[in-house]
Amino acid sequence: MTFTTDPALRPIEHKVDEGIPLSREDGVALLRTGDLHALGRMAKRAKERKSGKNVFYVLNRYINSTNVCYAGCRFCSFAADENKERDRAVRMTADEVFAKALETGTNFNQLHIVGGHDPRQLSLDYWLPLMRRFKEALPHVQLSLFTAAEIDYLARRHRLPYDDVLAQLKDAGLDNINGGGAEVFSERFRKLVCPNKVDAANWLRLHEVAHAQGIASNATMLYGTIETLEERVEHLIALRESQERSPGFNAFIPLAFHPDGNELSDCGWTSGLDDIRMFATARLMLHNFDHIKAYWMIQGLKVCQVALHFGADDMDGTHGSTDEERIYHSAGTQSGQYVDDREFRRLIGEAGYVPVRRNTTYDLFPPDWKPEQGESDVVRARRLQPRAMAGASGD
Ligand code: V47
Repeated sequence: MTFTTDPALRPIEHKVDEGIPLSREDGVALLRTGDLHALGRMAKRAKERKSGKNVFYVLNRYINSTNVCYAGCRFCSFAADENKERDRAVRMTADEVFAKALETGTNFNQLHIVGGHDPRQLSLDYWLPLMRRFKEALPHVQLSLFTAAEIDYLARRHRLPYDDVLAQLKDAGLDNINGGGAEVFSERFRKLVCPNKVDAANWLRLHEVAHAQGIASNATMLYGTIETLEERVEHLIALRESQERSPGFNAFIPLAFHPDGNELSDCGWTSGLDDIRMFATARLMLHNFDHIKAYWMIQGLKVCQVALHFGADDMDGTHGSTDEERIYHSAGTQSGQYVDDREFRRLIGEAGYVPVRRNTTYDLFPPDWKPEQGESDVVRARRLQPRAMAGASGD
């Protein structure tokens, strides 16, 4: 048993050791505890039970293909109304997206693209041929595209049920859905902050239908605005229950609020301690998630390295020098656009862990792997198998 000055942590540690899911009250106690060292030790043990000494990273490319968006989320500094903000609006053609992804070579294993609810770009006519073109040119690259909010928009605009639109995306090569759009599931929060995007029930349902079809996904939570600690914990519990119903989430990524240039800027920046508490609490609450990701673009490399001792086991990707991340760069991140994988390996090694190169679905690659080497030394992860899902008709 970990020594702790906070008596509230003792029964929680017992539950974690016994594999008993933590309650809402437990989660709030973790977020409130003054004993950060004990919290860290508990989360680190939970991390090491999942992934041992491994900490993962991916060689990837990251693109925000359009920032034109009419969802009007109050935390967002990225979205542009093309009629009023012509100078800020960026909408890439399919050829531009393709060229941008390949700009710095083909030695990468993931293409991560998210964009706005753009009536001109967010359509199956734009995406399906582009996805097939990527899969043909770069069979070793997994497509991690869209958030559930974007796919919900696609389904509504084409008047298709979720299972249909997801089947078409999968057929064109979709491997993974990004975790954004989840924000905070609380109805109170969504009404005030993001009333025009997919609601919580449909966000969860869309991921569950995707998992049933063999499409993997991630999950996120935006923290540091007007949500309560209780709402944060309820969000984690909703994800945990969803993973029970229809497994397929690989990683949870806490998204620290960035305040520059949006309507919630009065909320300010999250603190380092809030960030660290969030990682540890997520690791302990989400016993059925394999990975907790400390995304360097969002937290900065320094907080990410510390987070490895507070439950995180992943630092996300290099991004390549494509210069295309705009969600966090419009909102004040001090992170650059690119991290060399040698830097990931140095920081992970210095933290006492073993750096492991992965793709989106956690197949493992030697650090110096190149596409022309083929698959001989790739260690395949257990693949998500499509399965019939009772009651998930899609609409
Ligand atoms: O849903 C937007 C967030 C998300 C701000 O799957 C903001 O690995 C903080 O999908 N401050 C989109 N957050 C990003 C996304 C994502 C990010 C990291 C990893 C993964 C993954 C996916 O970005 C949105 C929203 O929650 N966001 N503006 C802001 N000012």
